[in-house]
Amino acid sequence: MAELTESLADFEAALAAVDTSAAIGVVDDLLVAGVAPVTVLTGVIAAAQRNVGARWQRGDWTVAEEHAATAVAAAATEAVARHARLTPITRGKALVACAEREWHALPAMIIDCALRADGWDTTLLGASTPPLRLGQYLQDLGPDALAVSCSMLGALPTTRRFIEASTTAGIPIVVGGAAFGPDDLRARALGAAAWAPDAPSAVEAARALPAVVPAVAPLPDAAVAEQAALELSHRELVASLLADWQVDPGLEVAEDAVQQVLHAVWAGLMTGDPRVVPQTAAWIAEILRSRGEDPEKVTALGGLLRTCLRDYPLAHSLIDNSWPAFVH
Ligand code: B12
Repeated sequence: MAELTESLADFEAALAAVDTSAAIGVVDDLLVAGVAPVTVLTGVIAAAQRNVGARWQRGDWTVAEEHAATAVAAAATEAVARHARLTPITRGKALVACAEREWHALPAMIIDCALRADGWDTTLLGASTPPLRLGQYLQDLGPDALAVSCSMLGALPTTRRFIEASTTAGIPIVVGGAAFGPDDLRARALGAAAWAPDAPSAVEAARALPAVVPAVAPLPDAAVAEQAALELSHRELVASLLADWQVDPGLEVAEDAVQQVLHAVWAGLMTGDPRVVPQTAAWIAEILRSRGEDPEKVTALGGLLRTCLRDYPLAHSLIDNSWPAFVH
């Protein structure tokens, strides 16, 4: 849609200039022209945000620039939400949340807004909700559905705890976000009733949810125990990998890379999806390359992981089998 391409360019310019009024103006114009809220959310706000991420990943934008742009995108999403709230409520109650440790609140805001525009009576809990607090909300609000957004692999274990709490109460849960990867494999492994890759399909998935679901079956004991043990030793593992990995000591993203790779191991154990490992290795290679480091240092990181995970047999074999031999 040519109109949307032009609006996306204007919206991106507003993000770069940290011009909240201009960003809200772009989305308001589209809504007034009759473009559906969900199309504005997906085609403009989400698309622009992903480009913001690409700029940070390439090192073109600082974290401060990324934060400023995200605040503008959040204000624009709120403008779409004001419009969406005019829609009459024709469906049930939905709770929209991020798992504990998940600070990417904007994707959840977008999903909340898309569901509200489809007639759901939504309550948005925002970033990083502890499972105990979620249990309280489930009891107090008695929702018909729960929607959980998870961008970081490290928040998949707490997402699983949400799924346990929600299905124990019979409430179906739909999940999405970057941490789930490109298909429903991780979502199914964790016991979600549905997964969707974007806002329009989230709306479809929520409509198709069953009224009641059975409690999820337990995950394999050995994998759960090993993930818990890795979580307990996380700080020491991060410190040891950072001490031994020979990258420029001033490279700020080294810690993100090391955290992320350990989180990928957690995610691989919890979901049985080994693709998290090469995907994370490729992401690390990309951030190294964009900051002038040799991406081949990813190979060395794989070696260090094999050593530091030797007491964790499942994690060790996950790395052994899935760490790429070469990263291009
Ligand atoms: C903004 C941002 C932040 C902000 C978030 C602020 C906020 N209020 O949301 C802040 C600064 C807090 C942040 C922090 C971090 N971030 Co960040 N962040 C981003 C960024 C640029 C945009 C996220 C976003 O809003 N995307 C737009 C949304 C709408 O797109 P989406 O997530 O794909 O969502 C769509 C679908 O997935 C789906 N969906 C999403 N949720 C749901 C839910 C349901 C129920 C359904 C059905 C569907 C669904 O529908 C959405 C709309 O179409 C991304 C880049 C990117 N590519 O997304 C990085 C990114 C996610 N962050 C990244 C990283 C590394 C971090 C940090 C570790 C960095 C650091 N050291 O600070 C921390 C970790 C914080 C944490 N523990 O959560 C990496 C993750 C790398 C990886 N391999 O996973 C990314 C990809 C950047 C990059 N290119 O490297 N970040």
